[in-house]
Amino acid sequence: MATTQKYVGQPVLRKEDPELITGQARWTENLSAPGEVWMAVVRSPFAHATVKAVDTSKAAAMPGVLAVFTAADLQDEWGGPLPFVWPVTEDIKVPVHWPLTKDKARFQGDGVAVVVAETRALAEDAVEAVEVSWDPLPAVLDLEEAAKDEVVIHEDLGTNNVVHWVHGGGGDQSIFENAPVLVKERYLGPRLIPNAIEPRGCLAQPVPAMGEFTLFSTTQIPHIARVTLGGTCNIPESKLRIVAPDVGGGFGSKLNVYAEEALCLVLARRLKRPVKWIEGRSENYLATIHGRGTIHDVTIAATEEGKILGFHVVELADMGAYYQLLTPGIPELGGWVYMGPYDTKAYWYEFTGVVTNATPTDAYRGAGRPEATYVLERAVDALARTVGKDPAEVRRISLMPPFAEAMTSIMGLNVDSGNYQASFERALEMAGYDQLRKEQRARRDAGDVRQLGIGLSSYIEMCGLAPSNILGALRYAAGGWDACTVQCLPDGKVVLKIGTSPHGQSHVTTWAQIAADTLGVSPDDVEVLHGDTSVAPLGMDTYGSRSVAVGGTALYLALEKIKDKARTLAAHELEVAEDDLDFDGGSFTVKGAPDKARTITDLAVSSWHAHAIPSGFEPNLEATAVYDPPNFTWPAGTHVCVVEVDTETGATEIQRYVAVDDCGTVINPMIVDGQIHGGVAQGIAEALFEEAIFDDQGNLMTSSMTQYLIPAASELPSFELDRTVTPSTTNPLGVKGIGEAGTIAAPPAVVNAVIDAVSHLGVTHIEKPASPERLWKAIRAAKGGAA
Ligand code: MCN
Repeated sequence: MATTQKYVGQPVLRKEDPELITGQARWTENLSAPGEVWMAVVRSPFAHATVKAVDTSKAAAMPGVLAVFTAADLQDEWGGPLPFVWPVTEDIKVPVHWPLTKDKARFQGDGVAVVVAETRALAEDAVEAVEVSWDPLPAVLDLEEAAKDEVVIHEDLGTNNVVHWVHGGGGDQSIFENAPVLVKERYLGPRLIPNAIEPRGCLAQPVPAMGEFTLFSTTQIPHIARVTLGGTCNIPESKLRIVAPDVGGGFGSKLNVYAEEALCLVLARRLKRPVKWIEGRSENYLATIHGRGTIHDVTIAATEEGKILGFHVVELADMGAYYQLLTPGIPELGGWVYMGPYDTKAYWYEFTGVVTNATPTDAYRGAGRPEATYVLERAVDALARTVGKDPAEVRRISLMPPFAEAMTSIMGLNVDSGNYQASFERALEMAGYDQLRKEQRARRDAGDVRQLGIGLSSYIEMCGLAPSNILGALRYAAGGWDACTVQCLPDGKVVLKIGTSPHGQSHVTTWAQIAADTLGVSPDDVEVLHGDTSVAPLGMDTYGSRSVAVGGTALYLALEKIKDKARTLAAHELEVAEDDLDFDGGSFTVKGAPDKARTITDLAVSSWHAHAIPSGFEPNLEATAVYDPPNFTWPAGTHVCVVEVDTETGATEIQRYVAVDDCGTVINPMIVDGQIHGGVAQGIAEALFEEAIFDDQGNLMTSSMTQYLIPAASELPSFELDRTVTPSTTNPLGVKGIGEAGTIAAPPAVVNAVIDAVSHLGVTHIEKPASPERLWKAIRAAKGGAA
């Protein structure tokens, strides 16, 4: 049904939800294939140990066990090691990473053998029966210790210092020596463990006679996985289909290609049977990537009034035991935003990537940009304390003035547009900032046990990595483009096949909204297909908050092609020139004679039977567009967190959380709010609760949800949200990404608030997570007691 109703900008309910909330989702774990068998991985209990021998005989003899394989048994299967696609510098050292280790374990959880059995339980039992003779080695977990190379983890590399990227030199570097105020700070960024509700899993289904494979996998990146797994497993891409069915969250951890996916594929080839693997939660904590893991030394240069002049940042970044898909690229991603939204005169950033005996790190929601924003925004508060000004005032005098057209920033990339002052002032207004400060003063004067803290965080981020040639210059192996195919079917329905691969981000709904507005149909009439390399056009998948800016624009361009084609056919049928047609609400009408009309559906029918189409006109109302954007998009915003801290126990309670974000034109405000809610929840978790802790032997002490503290709704406040709208100049929709904004902005807002609550007691610093114990000790130390 043609309609003039507009859907973009409306809180259209999620088309995805009926399946999810009625238990009909197609999770990988729920899929099965005739004749399937299960794989389980024998993992190292040691963080660093030589493999002396692996005896598989007892396990192989157990009932229901089909086979047990060591690294040596599978050596001929591989076309190469596990993929790594971001060699940041020319002289980077790349640890070789095989799906099963051959010589030694380099982190607790490193795979050394696999068992295949008739059921999951039998496979997991047989894992216990595989006898590995280990020779434990000293493990090195501490970044600075690892950097000393006293224990070298990959002997062939000769060092643990595997990559050094210097991105310095923007502006007047003498500022870092001569500025009137120089504040030097050190911040630690503990490792975080991504906690998608659905852990990883996969099912590899072979068609041996054809040499074909289908891999169902909980992946964010079916297309990139096909290219890279094809290489690792020696399977031509044309024979490999990857399907990401419903995927229960990823947060970056499924933006990866893992050993288990490669193992299931080659075992399916060996055994000529479908092979399935589903990860347990504790296994997930060891064998799925971790995020963050950093030490930052930052110098902030400023005038005596507190106007920011420059940021100088030197980072040590924990790579873990091997690179996963992008590992050293993550700090580099942060390397482009260490000036934040400020009008700085000088910029310096460099990082050293260090391997350690721990789970590999890689992209975790925000990927490099939360690390950068945390360091900047903590340092800005430290500057405010140093010059004796309110943190809001220091920010206010340092923010860049608004700009509506793209401009090159101090770190050398083009920023599409920005109005940082608008979101900053709106956030302060919503929070009632001045009133909060009054209340804080009153509580301090009264000496209340429960003190109020107000924390600010102003951020910018960089999304939708593009164009492809810039990515090439940054040594990232993939492109920055995406694709979409639009089909208008004769029954009036519209099918979109999209190259992005949502796993919670609601692309089905928002893509349907964009198509509905352009074609004058209801979103209910639009089907969106994704996540299957045999169905969707070749695309670049979902990560880096790229999907709507890149894939959404590919959709927009494909819709324009459809409209052009439909206009040609309508003009032919109505016997007028194309210029004589108006288009609105899904209908072409003759100018001055609106009763002469053809709807998109009419034209879908006539282009389908093709009985009377113009000469040279291709039948079928279908179009594909591929879009490689000219630039990134640069969302921004300001968040304000208000906490109450019990100065006797160190307990923190978040009273209010205000977020004003700017993601340009908004397709669906409800979905954007949801993205902020989820992102801020993760950021609050990073600030107050979550931390992966290893003992000095490399044993993961936070190995389950009972030790690793993920907040529930009861630990989170209600969020107060608003937006400013500064359209992107990068794409015709004016959209910027939003999927990571909350995670980027929240940690410094919360930690700044915690410190602000007790700064009058002399506390100027606390590390993440700002746990009650840590805060209690900091208060006690500031009061002159033992820490
Ligand atoms: N959107 C919009 N208007 C805008 C911007 C976005 O309506 N101006 C909508 C989009 O149409 C899309 C959603 O918001 O439906 C997110 O869009 P975008 O910012 O383009 O981000 P992506 O879709 O590329 O998602 C990736 C991003 C990342 S990098 C992580 S990590 C993340 C995140 O999204 N992981 C998530 N959000 C998540 N949400 C869920 N539920 N689960 C995850 O694993």
